Amino acid sequence: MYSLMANCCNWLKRWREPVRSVTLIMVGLDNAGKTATVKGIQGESPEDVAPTVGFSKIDLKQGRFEVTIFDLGGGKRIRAIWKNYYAESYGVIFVVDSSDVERMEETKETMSEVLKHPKIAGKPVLVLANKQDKEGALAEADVIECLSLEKLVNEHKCLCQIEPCSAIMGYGKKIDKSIKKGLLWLLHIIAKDFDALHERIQKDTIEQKAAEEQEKRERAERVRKIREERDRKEREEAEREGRSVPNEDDSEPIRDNPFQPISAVITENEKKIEQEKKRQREENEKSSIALKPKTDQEQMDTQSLNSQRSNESRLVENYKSALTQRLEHEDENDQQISESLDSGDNATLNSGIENSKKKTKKLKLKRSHRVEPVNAEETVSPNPTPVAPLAPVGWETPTKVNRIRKLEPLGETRRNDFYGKPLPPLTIRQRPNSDTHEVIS
Ligand code: G3D
Ligand code: MG
Repeated sequence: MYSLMANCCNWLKRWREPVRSVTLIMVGLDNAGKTATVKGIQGESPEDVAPTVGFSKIDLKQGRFEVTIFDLGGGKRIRAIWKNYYAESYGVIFVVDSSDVERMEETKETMSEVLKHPKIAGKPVLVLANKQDKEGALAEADVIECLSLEKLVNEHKCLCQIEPCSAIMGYGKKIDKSIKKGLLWLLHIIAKDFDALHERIQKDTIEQKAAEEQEKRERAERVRKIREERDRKEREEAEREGRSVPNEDDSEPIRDNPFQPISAVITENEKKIEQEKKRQREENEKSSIALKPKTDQEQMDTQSLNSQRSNESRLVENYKSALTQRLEHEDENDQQISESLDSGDNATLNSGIENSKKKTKKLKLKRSHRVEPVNAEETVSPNPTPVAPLAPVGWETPTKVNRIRKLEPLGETRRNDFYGKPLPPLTIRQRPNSDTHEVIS
């Protein structure tokens, strides 16, 4: 009966307690298991965690506490940012990879750096001796010894609890009980001394903000001085060389902070684009007004252009008809050659071939867009030299004119093979889906 009454009183007491917002920082070397732990607390699977770039933040509710945990990146270079979060933190969770014996010294130094910081000293610290599931992981007592934990926490007056745990054993409600126990211990210590801690945090945060503002102002001042110095030097140089000195008022105003919010930059850019568009529109309107009185001139230009085009088209027509006539003439010539082939008349054949070659050359010239008079060869060379058969490219040009040997029908000469053995008769096969024929010997 007595215990029931006590429980009821406790419940009522807690119910009347105000909701408290508490910020914690989770630090430790890279690969210690900070992100895995945070994910497990949040109720997400701690498997497949990516290395933390900068920091990540989680919010959770634990009893009457609204807890924010900053999971800070543990890489050597990024550890410098940790101090920016010290002022606002009510307590520290320090994660240690118990299986990494080689890095215990580095862990000890890092922990010492954290605890001795004036904004951390005196605050509660929870040490999670993580990766207990791994073979060769140091037990709780060994971790305490390796880190000289007792000495450290006594020196800096930090209340401390160490919990051997494994962040990957479970998450959410099934999270390793040691992690949960450690977190509850930390919140309990914070709650016990909340008012004093809260007051200190308020004061430290104001101080830190003031220090940040001061740093910002100093940075802006340094930038301003550098710019002034640079401008002064430029002016002096320009004066010495007799160049015009750019007006100081024209230069871009110095901004206190070079890192402006992205929304402000976007708005500024949009304004500039809008102004540019407006300017172009105005220019276009002006130029269209200026062009209007020239319409008559334009009409005249169009007329002359049209007449020029009709002349061109007449010329093209004439050229086409001349070309057709010549092609017809060449066809006749080819006819003559084939007839003389049949009759064996060499003289007619030779002259026919020569004519045909000349025509082919002319046609080739035309096809390669070169213009030549129709009777160019006859007019340019009064004594036409006999046309030699063209040698393949790269061959030596023949000095002697070769005689064209008498042509024989192809079917007659190819009847026997190299040894004089008769070849099988020619067969003709039609390709599927095609009108053409394939000749197979
Ligand atoms: P960090 O945030 O401190 O840098 P992570 O560390 O949380 O990113 O974890 C680093 C690696 O250790 C991860 O493995 C993670 O799965 C693993 N890890 C974290 N806690 C434990 C644990 O308790 N036991 C074991 N065995 N491994 C753990 P990967 O392979 O993803 O790099
Ligand atoms: Mg991480």
